[in-house]
Formats: sequence, structure tokens, C-alpha cells
Amino acid sequence: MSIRVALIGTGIMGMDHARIFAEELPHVELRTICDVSAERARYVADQFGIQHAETDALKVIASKEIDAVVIASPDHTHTPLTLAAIKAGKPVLCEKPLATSSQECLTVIEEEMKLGKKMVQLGFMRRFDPAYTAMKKDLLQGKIGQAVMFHCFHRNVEAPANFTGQMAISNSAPHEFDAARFILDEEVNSISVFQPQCLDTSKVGAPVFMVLETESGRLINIEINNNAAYGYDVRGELVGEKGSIALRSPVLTELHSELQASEAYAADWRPRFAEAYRLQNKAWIQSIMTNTPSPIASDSWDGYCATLIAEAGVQALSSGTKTLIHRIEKPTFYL
Ligand code: ISE
Repeated sequence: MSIRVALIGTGIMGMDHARIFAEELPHVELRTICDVSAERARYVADQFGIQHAETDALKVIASKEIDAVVIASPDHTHTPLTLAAIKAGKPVLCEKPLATSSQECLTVIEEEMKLGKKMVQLGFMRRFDPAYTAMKKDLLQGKIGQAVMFHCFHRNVEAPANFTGQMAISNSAPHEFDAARFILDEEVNSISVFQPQCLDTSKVGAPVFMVLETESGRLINIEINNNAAYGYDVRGELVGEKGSIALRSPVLTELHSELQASEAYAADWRPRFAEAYRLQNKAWIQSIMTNTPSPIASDSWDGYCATLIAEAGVQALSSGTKTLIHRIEKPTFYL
């Protein structure tokens, strides 16, 4: 049995998903590539020997030839396309963010609950990254006692030209918000945001430094630096009562040359999280085949929480004060 998948959106992540589904996973038929640009859809379809290239996402979602949908189109399309897929009864793997506002996330939650079945897996792929998996396992086995603090660094080489000051919080940081919620297994109650005043903070991709407090009073600090220049670098160290666990990146070689030892950095997130993306997509296909959502993957509730923290973070940045996060009560549907 093969799950017939349609991919909507063929930008940087859409292209990567196409490669993973077409080349790396069993039990999947990547059947249709859809993009608003007919040329782009055809080009990507041809790269992977796929016959169907389309431009109308809603038509593709409704098609009887399609069992499930991957949404990798621009952020503002995520909610309407996800809602269309839920209404059509098609499972969705949606790139983050689930929506551009927490209010919109609630419309997805409502629709899913109305159907009475979890339909959405969200692309917070770090939950499948072997380093985060090992961190969570060590924590659960009690190796560092109770977790008390989580230090997170997230550095990109260069911010894209369309990045605004707030996008460090609304676009990059949600990965950290989700990873912290996943590792610590609790919600975030407040966020404070700082920027180094020695730099021009109106510059696109200026660094931000955040401090989050969880329900039980644990602290999470997050540096987002979208113009770090030297490489894609994500680090995390979880500090417990009797030890700490630091993430390691999958670096296979250390170069020794000209009196120096060095390790290479990736230019962006795809090589760093290649295995995480593969395992995430594999888990999604598995969940469709078994009709059981992945217990690890993030769902609509997680998408809502990450967006809510980001909204509070944007507010904290402009007000310069600690901002409390007000969530709706978690529906038992998502427990
Ligand atoms: C991008 O959208 C991602 O999801 C990357 O993982 C992140 O590193 C980058 O900052 C975001 O812009």
C-alpha cells in the first residue's frame, strides 16, 4: 500500500520535502506537485519524474487521486489550505507556522475537533532530531535530575532580505519554543525580550535575546541571531540539578590542515536537520497508514502554543516588559 501525497508549495522547504518523499521513503507515491507558478511546479515535478504538476491547491486537495497533503507554500496560506484539507478528510503535514496568528490557529483546532480526528502534523521537525531525542531520553531517565534551565542558541548565516525585526521571534524562534515545550513537557507562562543596544536594532535580522518562564518556574533563554555570518549553528544545553545535557550537531569529520583542526558548519538548516526531516516525514506516513497520530510529532495545539508565545514575544519586544501568555484551556482532544 502506498499513500498518494500532493505537495503544495515548491520553495526551499517544498523542494526538500519533494526529495525526501520521492527518494528516501517507502510506502509513498508523490503524485502531484502544486505551485502557483505552473513553470515551477512542472520543473520540480520533472526533477523527480512526477507526471502531475498543478497550480490550483484547492482542486488538488479535493482530488480523489490524493490521500494526504504536504503544505509548504507561503505562511499566510497555511491556515486556509489546512482547513480545506481537514474538510476534505485528508491528513496534512503543514510546515510551520500553522497560522500567522493564534486566533487563526484556533480555527484549525475547532475544525479538527468538529471532525473528531487529529488531521494535522506540524513541521516542528526538531522533535525527531536524534540529538533532541537523546536529550529527552536522558532527562526522562533521570540522568541530570530535575531540569531547571534550558539555554538555546539559534544562528543563521544571513537573514533573507524580507526579514523584519520581529521575524526573529515570529519565524525563527518558534522552533526553539516548540523544542523547549517538547523537552520540558510543560507550557510557557511569560516571555521577556531584549536586544543588544550596542548594535543597530532596526537592522534586518538584528539579534534578539529572550527569557521564558515555564508553568513550574523553569527558565529558558534563547538567542536568535539571523545574521551570525559564520554558519548555521543551533545549540542547546539543558541544565539539571545534578548535570547537564548539551546537543551535538551531526558533524562527521574534523579537518586537520595548516596547523589547525576545524569542523565545517552547514549554510542553512537542511543539512543540520536532514535526519530530523526524514524521520518526521516517515512518522507522518506511518501515522496515516496506522490511522494513529505520531506521539512525538507536534499537532495543532503545539502550533497554537508556539504562535501564542511568538505573539507575546513581539509584544514584549515593543513594550520592553515581561509579557504574560494567556492560553485557552487545553481541550481534552489534545491531551
Ligand atoms: C526558517 O524558516 C526555518 O525554519 C529555519 O529552521 C530557521 O533556522 C530559520 O531562521 C527560519 O527562517
